Parts: sequence; C-alpha cells; structure tokens
Amino acid sequence: MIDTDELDDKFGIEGEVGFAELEEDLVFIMVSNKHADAEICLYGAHVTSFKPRGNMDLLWMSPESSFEEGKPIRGGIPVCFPWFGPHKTDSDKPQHGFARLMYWDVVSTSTNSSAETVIKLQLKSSEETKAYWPHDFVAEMTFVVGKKLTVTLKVTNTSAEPFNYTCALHTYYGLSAIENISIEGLQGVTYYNQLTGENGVQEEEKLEITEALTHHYLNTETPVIIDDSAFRRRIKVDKTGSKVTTVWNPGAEACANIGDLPDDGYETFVCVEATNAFDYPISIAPGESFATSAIIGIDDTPIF
Ligand code: TA6
Repeated sequence: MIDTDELDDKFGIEGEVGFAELEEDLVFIMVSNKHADAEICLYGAHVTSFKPRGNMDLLWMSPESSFEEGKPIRGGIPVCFPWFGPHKTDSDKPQHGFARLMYWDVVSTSTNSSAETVIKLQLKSSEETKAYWPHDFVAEMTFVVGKKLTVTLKVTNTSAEPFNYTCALHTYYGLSAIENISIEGLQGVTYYNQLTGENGVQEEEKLEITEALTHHYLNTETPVIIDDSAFRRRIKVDKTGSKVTTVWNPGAEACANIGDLPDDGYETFVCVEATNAFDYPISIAPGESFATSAIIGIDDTPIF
C-alpha cells in the first residue's frame, strides 16, 4: 500500500507537487506550475494529463479506461518496455511489455531554473520482472513539466551481458475529430503498414486518416505536427533516441472490439509514438544506458 502522506512529506513541493489517490486507488502525482498542469500515475509511470497553461489537455484519456492492477491504462502516455507489440515468442506475455503494468518508485521531485517541475521515477529488475524478462536493468522515467512536456525513458543495463530491448512512448493525443486533422513531417518516409504487412512510402505532405491505420515510419527522427483545424491547434511532437515514429488509429471496427475504448473513441484520438522496434531495437552493453524522449507542446510558429 502506497502512503500518499509519506510521499507528500518526502517528495511534495508546496503548491507545485502533491500526491493523491484517484480513480480506483491508484496514486497520482499532481503537478501544477506557472507553465502547465500535469498528472502522472505511479502505476506504469503513466502521464494521464498535460495541460499547458491556457490550453485544453493535449492528451486523450479513454472514459472507459481500467485503473486496475494487471491491466494497462488506456490513453495518456503508456510506456512500452522492454518490448513493443506482442512478445516475439510467447503470446502469454503482455502486449507492449510489463513496464506499464508495474508500480514505479519515486526517486526525486524538483524545480529547475526555468521554473519547470522535474519528476523522476524508477523501475528496477526484480523477481517479478524476471518472470517476464531475464535481464538486470534500471529503467528511469524523467518528466519535465514546462510549457512543453518532456518524457524520457532511460534504460541502464546492470547485468553482466549485453541485452536488446524495444520500446515506445505510446502517446494518445486528443482531437476535435479525426477528419479534422492532418499529420505533417513524414513525407518521403518509408513505413511498415502493420495492417497489410507491407511497406509503403508516405507520398502526401499531410497524412490524413480516413480509416484504421497502423503505420510505423522507419528510420525517422524528425518532429511531426498534428494540425487540428477545428481546435485551431498544432501539437508539435518532437523526439530523441527514437528511430521509428508510429501513427495509430484503430478505426471504427477495431475500436468497437477494444473493451476499454468507447465505440466512437477512435474519432477523438490519434497515437503518435516515439518507438524503437522492428529493424531498430536498442542494444546496450553492461553498464551502458540509452535514453528515448518525447517532447510535446503547442507549436506556435506562425503559418504563412
Ligand atoms: O502502437 C500501435 C499498436 O501496437 C497497435 O497495433 C494497437 O494494438 C495499439 O498499439 C494499442 O495496443 P494496446 O496493447 O494498448 O491495446
């Protein structure tokens, strides 16, 4: 049982960082500073809300999400680690790894010189993680809550042998409606189309989503923009330490079959993910670390 009073005593920052039990007794870190408000659940090290000041939430949460141990939270920023998608050899192991199904420890909370809030959480290998994956590791999630939200997954190999992992920061963005958006920044990039099993090239400058789509854009490290004409909002999704950008929307049919999504859920979110998978797993030697970040904010560059 996690004691929120103890966490408040140790890690609370007056008027800026507090701990609360929300939903079905999961503990959340509530962050509020001059730049933004954010909520981060210790279960899964999962951001469920990010509101830059004066803006609506950039993230989408399913109104039917579980908040229950053993099940992933649907929406926000699920952390997929140490594998992305189904496990390669054992279909009994959880899709997208175990990181989103475990409680993470709080390491530190602080305020940086730009008045941004910095939160660090950690997940270390244990008997529980070794039931899924044999390696010793330390995974650290750092959240910098400012005008932008920077989310970093840093993995350190603490075992005696090198290991590989795949991962994603599987962010759900809120939309006015899927037909009102286009995604810029992927033109000319080759993608693996998971729904057909074939590769294609993004021909159009603006990707519009008119049906179910699961594209993994390969060998790309550039930012993308989600342009929402009805919200008059452009979200900039930047990243580092990620070679694949995944764009996912389930479309009507698959959405209706996903228990923790409302039937019409697909109309108001799109996932744009900072991924390392397929031909781009991460390989780290003993004692080494690798970091993957997603940097999310409103793009206020004027459009001419
Ligand atoms: O990143 C895309 C994807 O792997 C899709 O194939 C889709 O299944 C989605 O993630 C959601 O996965 P989840 O396990 O959270 O239902």
